[in-house]
Amino acid sequence: MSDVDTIEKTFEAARQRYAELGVDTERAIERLSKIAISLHCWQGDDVRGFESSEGLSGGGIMATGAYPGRARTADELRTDLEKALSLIPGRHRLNLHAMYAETGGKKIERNEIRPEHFSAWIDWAKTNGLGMDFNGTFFSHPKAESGFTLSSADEGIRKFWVEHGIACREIGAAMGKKLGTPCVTNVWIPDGYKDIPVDRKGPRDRLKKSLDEIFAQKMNRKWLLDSVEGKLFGIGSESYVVGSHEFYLGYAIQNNILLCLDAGHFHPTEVISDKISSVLTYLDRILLHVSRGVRWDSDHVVILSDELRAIAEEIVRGDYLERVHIGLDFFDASINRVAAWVIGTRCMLKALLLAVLEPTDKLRRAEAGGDYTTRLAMLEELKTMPFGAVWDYYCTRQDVPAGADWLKEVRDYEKRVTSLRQG
Ligand code: RNT
Ligand code: ZN
Repeated sequence: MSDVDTIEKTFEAARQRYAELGVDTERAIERLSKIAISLHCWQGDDVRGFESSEGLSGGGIMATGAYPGRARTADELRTDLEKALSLIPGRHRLNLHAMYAETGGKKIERNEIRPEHFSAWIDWAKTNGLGMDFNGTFFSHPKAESGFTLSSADEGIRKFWVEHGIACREIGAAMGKKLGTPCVTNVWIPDGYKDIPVDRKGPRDRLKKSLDEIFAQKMNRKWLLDSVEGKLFGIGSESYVVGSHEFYLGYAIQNNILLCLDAGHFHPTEVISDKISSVLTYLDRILLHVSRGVRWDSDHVVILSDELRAIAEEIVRGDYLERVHIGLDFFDASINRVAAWVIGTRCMLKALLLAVLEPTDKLRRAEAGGDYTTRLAMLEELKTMPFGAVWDYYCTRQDVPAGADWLKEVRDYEKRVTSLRQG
């Protein structure tokens, strides 16, 4: 990559081009630097967690690929995350799953996990200046093998998962309190049927009852924000998913909690960018699982696609930055896992940078005046504005590599660390 002088010169030229459009580049950079992205821990180990030596099982999700070097312990996962974070501009958050508990080798059932099992994670987050978010793990477990958890007709199983949900809220609240920033604690369950059910109602009635039990205890929203995530289908739950989008949209509105929109959880031609302003008409806040669906898979690494740009534009244009919690959710075991985090997170930030560099007022005026010709012309011209120069400048200012320089660091880390891991 070019030296700092060239980056600054190129930036200066870009700054002038944006100024001609009435865009204040410094202000845009300032806005971008305040946006925290929640990095999901599970990209680092193919959604395995530390409970057993077996991999991800059940739940209708799958990590494919056999790239060497996945993290096998919490320490390895933290070191990998540190590497990734050092290559991403800005201050961000860590999104942890319950199955990443550290129990000192003791078997602790999921309904018995407590904040102390996450104290190393919390201390690490504090040291690294990260906020934390949290998720119950309602899959990869013998009690999820039937395909039903919170909506199970087996009262023992249903209760077990309700207790897990309650435990997770306590852990989330402890994380929020310790770190001084609310922890978004998300519930996603895999429950559903492969083939056409006769009773669609029963499981949904039971899921509502379970959620009511989990959320019965009022918690301080200063530390804990509850969220629920729907889905259209999973592997092995193609015909029916209990926790559908409509189910959770209704639940979130009725109970004043967050709805999680996962970009890979809808019909292929349906996009979440169009849903943001709809659901925020009724909800205070939402959580995003930014992901990339490709055919049957909902979890490819995020790239700077049209839809990613549209998501960022909606957040910025709607002035929703305070109300939209941006989390990532993808897992690819076929490429370097640290690189996957860096690519996905940097793309999310690039999309947000493009959005804050937009002359939105001008575009709005054209639209409001019925001048759709200008609207389309401007939107297309914006695509070839020198945004890359602003991005490189921003990276340099934040002390992270500009351009593709980060890849060398990942390669070096691979040579020294991850490629030495066996099994
Ligand atoms: C699954 C959901 C869920 C998971 C993570 C691991 O389809 O998207 O969010 O990906 O909890
Ligand atoms: Zn998700």
